[in-house]
Amino acid sequence: QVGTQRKIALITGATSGIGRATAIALANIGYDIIATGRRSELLESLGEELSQIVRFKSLCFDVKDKDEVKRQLSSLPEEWNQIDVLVNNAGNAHGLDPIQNGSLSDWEAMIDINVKGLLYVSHEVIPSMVARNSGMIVNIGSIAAKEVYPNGNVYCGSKHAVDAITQGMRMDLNQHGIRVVGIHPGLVATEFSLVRFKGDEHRSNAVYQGYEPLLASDIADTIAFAVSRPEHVVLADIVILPTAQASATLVKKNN
Ligand code: NDP
Ligand code: 8X3
Repeated sequence: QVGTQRKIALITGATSGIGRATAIALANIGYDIIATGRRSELLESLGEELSQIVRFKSLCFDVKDKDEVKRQLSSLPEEWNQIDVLVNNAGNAHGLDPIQNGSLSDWEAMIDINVKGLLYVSHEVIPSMVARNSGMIVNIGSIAAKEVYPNGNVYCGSKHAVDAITQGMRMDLNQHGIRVVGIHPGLVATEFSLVRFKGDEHRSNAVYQGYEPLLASDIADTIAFAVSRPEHVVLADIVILPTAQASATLVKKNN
């Protein structure tokens, strides 16, 4: 529990995978939850579960839509507008093609969602943290933020940008006592590959076969741990891999 004063966590991309698990993990340690995503029915079902234990609010928007991000976050009622923890999680890979075959719409999606979307949300949330000289921002990067792998070109670029922005946020917000955490997972079994391969279940399932991948809850537990450190501690930069994974490209498989 976070004390007598209620604390609020906003998690983007909370309809599935890491974001959903993080909303549950932070609710379990007492945070009131603002969950965002585009699929309203999944936000509703998360709300049914979490409103049993904490206050819950959902916001349905596309992080690519700058005006909508601003409209939704600037019109949060007073009891919801002092966000203590922002988890910038919404994002995906779109495609896995050599650069010469890449699709412009895939590239735009990754840059618009993973990079610009993170910035649009942060732009709305940071001023109130600065005014209070308090808060935490958790940015979900990736092993792809630390390494580049064949055909990962633009996805890796978008995640390297997230890593650089995370470091820049930590520097600029340092004087305001705002903690900035970069979380960089390796292979996590979520809807990630289904999105990357545009609904091809066979290709998507193959990504997680022959070894034990991370679960979304492994990442969520780590975020809950980071969030619950004492005020003088920041887990600045965390790479989390499944034991079978040694680097972006080296995974020990059984077959
Ligand atoms: P999922 O596909 O399961 O979840 C992605 C989430 O992002 C969904 O809730 C989705 O919600 C949301 N999202 C995607 N696009 C948008 C958009 N335009 N506007 C608003 N929300 C959006 O994948 P993961 O949980 O794995 O991915 C979460 C983060 O973790 C991503 O940033 C990803 O890059 C990163 N990551 C994932 C790894 C993995 O192996 N799975 C490893 C390293 C990092 P909705 O569709 O409802 O909008
Ligand atoms: C997701 C992990 O290795 O598929 O960021 O890029 S990877």
